[in-house]
Amino acid sequence: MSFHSMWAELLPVGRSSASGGYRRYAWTGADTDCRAWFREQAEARGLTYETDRNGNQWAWLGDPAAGNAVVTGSHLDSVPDGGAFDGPLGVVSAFAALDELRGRGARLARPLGIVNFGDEEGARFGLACVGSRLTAGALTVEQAHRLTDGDGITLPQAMEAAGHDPDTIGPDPERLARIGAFVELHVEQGRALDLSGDRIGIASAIWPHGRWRFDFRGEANHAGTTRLADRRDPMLSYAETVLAARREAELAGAVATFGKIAVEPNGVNAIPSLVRGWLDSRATDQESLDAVVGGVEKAAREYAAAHGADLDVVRESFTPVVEFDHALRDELARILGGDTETDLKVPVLGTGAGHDAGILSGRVPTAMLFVRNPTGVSHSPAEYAAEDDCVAGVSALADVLEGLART
Ligand code: HGY
Ligand code: MN
Ligand code: MN
Ligand code: MN
Repeated sequence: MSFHSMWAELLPVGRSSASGGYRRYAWTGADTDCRAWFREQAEARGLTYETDRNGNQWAWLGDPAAGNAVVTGSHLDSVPDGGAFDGPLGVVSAFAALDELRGRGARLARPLGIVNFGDEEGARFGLACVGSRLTAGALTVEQAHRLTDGDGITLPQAMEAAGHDPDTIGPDPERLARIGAFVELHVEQGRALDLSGDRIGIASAIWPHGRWRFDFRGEANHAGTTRLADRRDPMLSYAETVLAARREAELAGAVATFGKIAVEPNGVNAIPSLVRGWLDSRATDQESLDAVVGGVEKAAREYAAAHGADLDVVRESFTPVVEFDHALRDELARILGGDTETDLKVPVLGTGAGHDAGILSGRVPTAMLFVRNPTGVSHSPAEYAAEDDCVAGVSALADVLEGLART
């Protein structure tokens, strides 16, 4: 089945007819449909299909128990109203690259695996990369059991409702031990390749990044009868903190975003009792990230005090800088056309976006390939990659898999 036809088949799954964006949240109906699509693709190719204890899906060519497998893949879930490419491009390209290898009559000396990691975006339960973190032991079972969505449904309840036994979740070191190399192909979430005029890039690193929850508590009261002087309105300190985040990010050459907010009681005519805002911040280095988050928290405390609000700040997740495996990265560069880093024909670029590859890195030799995104836009229905760039990505991935699995 060609890249184009696989893409066309997956495209409508979990897509909003209103915005064209995706709502493929973990353990929902759309996620189940994506999982069914993955299993169909695996079985249609005669691959050995399995779902692991954490709900990640695997398709194997050859026996993974032989070890030293070359694995590729990504995720199929999305952010709220997300784009079509973030995640799915890596999974569809994996199956298309395997088809290309078969078409070439490639002789593979190592097992080849394709993976769909569950719940990479964390859109429903608030933590990114749940499937890969559980498998890597970067998230404990207790922490996973405490994850709860906006309707108060816990992760285990959601898993159970979707037909996956939550009592099996946990670290899976034996599975990771079978992987000799993991290569994730992903649409670029930025414009570096567009600006350099390249179709494909290789990742050097993932910036340190995290999510912090700011709870501003004030006093609920009547919007129409409460004098300004008598108010303890937490929305004011929240609003000023959002502006402080932009200032701190500019100062540090970093990024900071308050993209999600929850207000209680959330009534047009009620002064809020609680304003809960989530900060997502990322920087090229730890020192800059610390400067941003520290600066935002300091400003938030001053604003809260000035408006008689209380403030709690909770770090909900944090991923330190990921430097991808240098030897594997150089091997990809050699396979794709450059003999050493200096005469690379394929650009090497860092990214502020988190990935399952970032979780596996350090536990398994890991690398990433990026496919050009002409606008750089991502986490939006406008996310796009040209089909000929996607097809070039499939060929590059096939070259990499063949080059790695040949020996
Ligand atoms: O947030 C991220 O960087 C990723 O898309 N989960
Ligand atoms: Mn994403
Ligand atoms: Mn992604
Ligand atoms: Mn090097």
